[in-house]
Amino acid sequence: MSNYHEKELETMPRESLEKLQLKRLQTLVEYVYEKCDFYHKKMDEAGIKPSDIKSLGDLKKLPFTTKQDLRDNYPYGMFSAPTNEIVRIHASSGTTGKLTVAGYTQNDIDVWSTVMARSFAACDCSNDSIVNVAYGYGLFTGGLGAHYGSERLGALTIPASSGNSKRQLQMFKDFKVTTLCCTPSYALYLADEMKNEGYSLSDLSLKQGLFGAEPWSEEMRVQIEKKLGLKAYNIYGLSEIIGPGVSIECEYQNGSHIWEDHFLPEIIDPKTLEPMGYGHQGELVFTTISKTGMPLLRYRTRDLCSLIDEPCKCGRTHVRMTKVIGRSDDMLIIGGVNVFPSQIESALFSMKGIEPHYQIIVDRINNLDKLEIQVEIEDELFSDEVKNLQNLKSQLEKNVSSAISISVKIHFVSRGTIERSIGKAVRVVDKRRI
Ligand code: DLL
Repeated sequence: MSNYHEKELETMPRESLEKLQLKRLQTLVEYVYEKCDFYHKKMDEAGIKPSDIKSLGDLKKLPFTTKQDLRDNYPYGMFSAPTNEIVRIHASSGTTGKLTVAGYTQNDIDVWSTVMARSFAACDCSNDSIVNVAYGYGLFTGGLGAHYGSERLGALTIPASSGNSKRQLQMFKDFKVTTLCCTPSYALYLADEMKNEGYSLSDLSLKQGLFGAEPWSEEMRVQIEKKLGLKAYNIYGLSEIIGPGVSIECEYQNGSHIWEDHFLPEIIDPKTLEPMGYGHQGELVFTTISKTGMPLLRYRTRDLCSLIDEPCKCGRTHVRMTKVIGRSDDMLIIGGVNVFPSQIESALFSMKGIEPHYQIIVDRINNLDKLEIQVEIEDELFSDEVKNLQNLKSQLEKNVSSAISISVKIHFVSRGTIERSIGKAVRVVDKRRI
């Protein structure tokens, strides 16, 4: 039996859900047209009036919004509400300089707390849970987003933030923490620390973890679950849309339910920008239909995935998104071949003895792209015969090469060599100057 926070809304029949979505979309379009100069101008340029939105199908008439629009209108130009109605801002730093700012009214903080509370409930949390929030607190949305959601659910909430891992482990034990919220890479880091500090699983009471903010593979899930003795759930979100809690896995872990009464999803072809149907892989686009601070029309996330509309056994009617396989803009092009770090990760971890810490290094030597992967292996393997190590390396190079269709050099390094991250891991170092 599934655990819900707002059962009626989470399990609403599709027809009623779509009615609600349309009503909210129409209200939103009128609102941003009136309140936000940016959207007023964009809609005028596209020749669209709010009254043109008569069905959900009319969504495709609306203009897209991009991260560049947020940068060009930095810091407050995308807000629909005046700053005296904004109660909080968050921001994320991209690969290129300027912060991307998001503004929240009290209404938006409420929406966010609610979708996060639903997300905790979907992972079988309740007011009996003891939640350690080890996402960073600050401009990053992870910490405060999880914090407000956990409190909204009535759970005991520990604002641990990231870092100071020894203290985190001490708290796990002393406070009988049941629920861990952090990036999957930090979860693995904590698992390593646990081993180093001599904790065993029986010292801990962990039941579940809500891990996200970066892509992670099924293989990484297996490692996290085994090492921390918990069930690992994938949580997705982005600050422009609200933060964590845009979607979450339920107990069936077959895609993540998007809270569709607040975030209207589409999948588009990133090249032609044409909407694609369910089941097709493309770029995820969101329209926020209940926010008032900085609502966005058709925001291009750059995240690549597909949508699943088959009913889920958990009873939730909200569509699911598959795991994000990468971003259309962090895709590496190596020797002309498109490569996603997630493909490399899956191939790496399909072999025994490989530690889940790696770095992908791309360089250009004599005009040729070279790909090298540094990966940690279990200490015991280093004391093995050289021949065995060599075999493992060749096998791994073969596996990765065939997964991504280009040749790769693997370097084994000992445990602890790859710099650990308490937030999002830096998986790729691109040394090419192109
Ligand atoms: O990372 C919000 C968040 C915090 C989500 C905590 C989940 C947990 P940003 O810093 O704005 O916001 O980064 C958003 O991170 O567009 C994705 O590319 C990536 N991302 C977030 N969650 C996942 C996930 C937060 N579960 C960007 N799987 C997004 C894959 C994810 N990628």
